[in-house]
Amino acid sequence: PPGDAGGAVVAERKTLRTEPPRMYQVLMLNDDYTPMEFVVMVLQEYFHRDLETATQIMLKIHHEGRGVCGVYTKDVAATKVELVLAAARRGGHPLQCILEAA
Ligand code: TYC
Repeated sequence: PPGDAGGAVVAERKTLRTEPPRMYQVLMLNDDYTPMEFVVMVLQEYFHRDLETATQIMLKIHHEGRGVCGVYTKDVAATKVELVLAAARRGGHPLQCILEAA
């Protein structure tokens, strides 16, 4: 009967609960050649940061060597890394972008 299966599913959810996904930081690394404006543009375009936040993150990377652009599930983080590297390559910039377990 339609009612039976639903009850069993609800009972099992208590022990088979899905774990939250592991999260991954996308970081950009400093270099001497990529223009500051390009890094700010990348943070706005690919990480949905407003101008002020993007500028703060860029300056942190510039001064500290690296900085977190955002934290995502693994596939989203990996896609963002590829998109940033492709944009940097198109612009002829050596900008490096990496993924790290959060
Ligand atoms: N250091 C670069 C400059 O002075 C700016 C920069 C910031 C480059 C962040 C890369 O991830 C970076 N033009």
